[in-house]
Amino acid sequence: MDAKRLAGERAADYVEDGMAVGLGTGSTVYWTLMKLGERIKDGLHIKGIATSKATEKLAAELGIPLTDFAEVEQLDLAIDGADEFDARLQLIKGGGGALLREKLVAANAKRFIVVADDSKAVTNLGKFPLPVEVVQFGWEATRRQLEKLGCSTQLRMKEQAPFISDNGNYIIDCQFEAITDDAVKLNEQMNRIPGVVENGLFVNMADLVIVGGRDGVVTEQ
Ligand code: ABF
Repeated sequence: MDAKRLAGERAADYVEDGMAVGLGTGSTVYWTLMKLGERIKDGLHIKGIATSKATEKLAAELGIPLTDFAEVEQLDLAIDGADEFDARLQLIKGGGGALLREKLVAANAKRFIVVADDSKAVTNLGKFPLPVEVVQFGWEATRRQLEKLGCSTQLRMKEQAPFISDNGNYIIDCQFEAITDDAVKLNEQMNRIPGVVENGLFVNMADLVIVGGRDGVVTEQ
């Protein structure tokens, strides 16, 4: 079975009756959603899921109820993919452009589980360009402030126009050589820059990473 599917489906086993679940976006958590849809058909009752717009559409097709932070104070469990994860479960996320909602969901869940295939495992974060969500106003100035942190930047484009996030913002992809020193510090430095809304460094947030191996073995770390 496909490595992403192995990880995604294993994560669905962590969903218990009555839970409010946060789900992210992407082709790995897709399998979590599909398995969840099956379990709901088999009688699992969840309060609902909170997620990005792309996943909301899929959930509606699968008959998976939605919830939100008006209904629940805190989610019981958040499950999401990642672009990179290291041995300390620090993540780079946001390749799909939904990092702001994903980080908010993960930050407001009792437990945060990441699902990934083993190609996402890295020694040091940073090979994958770090996505940063910025307001459109003055993005060129925000970009220059980001570059002072030691990265080269690229405005994310989609069909020859700037990509617009679920929240109406731009994404600037920041290529570092490697994020070897303190990712916690970089996360704070980035979010202090006026114009930066959020960045794709998820530091000290993941409780568990479920890794689908191309050898068909699933590990949890
Ligand atoms: C999403 O999952 C994004 O944060 C990240 O870019 C993506 C990984 O996608 P995939 O699971 O398709 O590799 O949550």
